[in-house]
Amino acid sequence: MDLAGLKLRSPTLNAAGVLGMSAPLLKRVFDSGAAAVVTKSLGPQARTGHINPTVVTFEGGILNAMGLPNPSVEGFLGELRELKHEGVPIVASFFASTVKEFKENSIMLCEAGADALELNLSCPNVEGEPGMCAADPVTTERLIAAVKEVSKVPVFVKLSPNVTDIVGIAKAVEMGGADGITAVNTLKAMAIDIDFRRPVLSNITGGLSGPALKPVALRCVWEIAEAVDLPIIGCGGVSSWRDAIEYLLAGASAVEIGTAVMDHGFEIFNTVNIGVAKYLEKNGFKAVEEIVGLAHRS
Ligand code: RRO
Repeated sequence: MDLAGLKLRSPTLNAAGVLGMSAPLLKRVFDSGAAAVVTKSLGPQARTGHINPTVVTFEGGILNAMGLPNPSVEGFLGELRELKHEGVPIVASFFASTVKEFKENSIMLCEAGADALELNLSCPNVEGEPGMCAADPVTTERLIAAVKEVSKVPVFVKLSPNVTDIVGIAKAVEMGGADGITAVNTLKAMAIDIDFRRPVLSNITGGLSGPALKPVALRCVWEIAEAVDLPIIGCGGVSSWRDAIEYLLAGASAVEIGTAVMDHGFEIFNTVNIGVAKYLEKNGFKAVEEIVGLAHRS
């Protein structure tokens, strides 16, 4: 499959932030069947993130409020070169605060060999971070246009489910000239410890991922597919090949897997790929492309 110029040997990738902090772990993701690997979101400066507790599990998945810990784009260039050397297709996830920084980071990541960029405009865990603007169509369009001016590789934009009108944002992404949309980031949520009678996460709120996110994320993919012509990468609670098929039928061309890696290990990529291939064969389809968006046709 060709996703806006990014060649994919299977319909699965890892979600940003999951195993994305080191070249050896991302190599294992690739060796386990992912078509390409997505890095942890990288920013202009190194950050330690929020203090613990930063993760809490619940019956429907997990909540995280990591707070964008990352070694910075510059600090990750060595890992990127190592992955490149190993022949692993890389989607570099990144964020920044200003147009200048967005451009500088794009240039550095392209030079280091990124095969695609994924702009993270949608982290729910930082207050007032100017780059986290996926609720504002005007800024979204402006930032994407700036990145597209300098990027030599396809540009995907990761959207937030924490908005009233995701279609309006998706249209702004298209207007800005992006090559694709990743839908979606985590859903803002919280948990309270009833013994301490306090929020569990140090940040109070966090992003919900895992099975409970899937129906919401699937609805986002569906609405975006109805409204724009860009390829979509579905993200949110994919834990089985059946989930992946739902996303493909809703209009996604591939899926990112995150939380399920914690429950099922690296094997999840292979399991989903095999399940999707068997479904296609059993139902008389020759390629993933043939079922993308099929549920929209009545
Ligand atoms: O690091 C985080 O807290 C984080 C990020 Br950057 C993001 O995009 N989504 C998320 O759930 N957590």
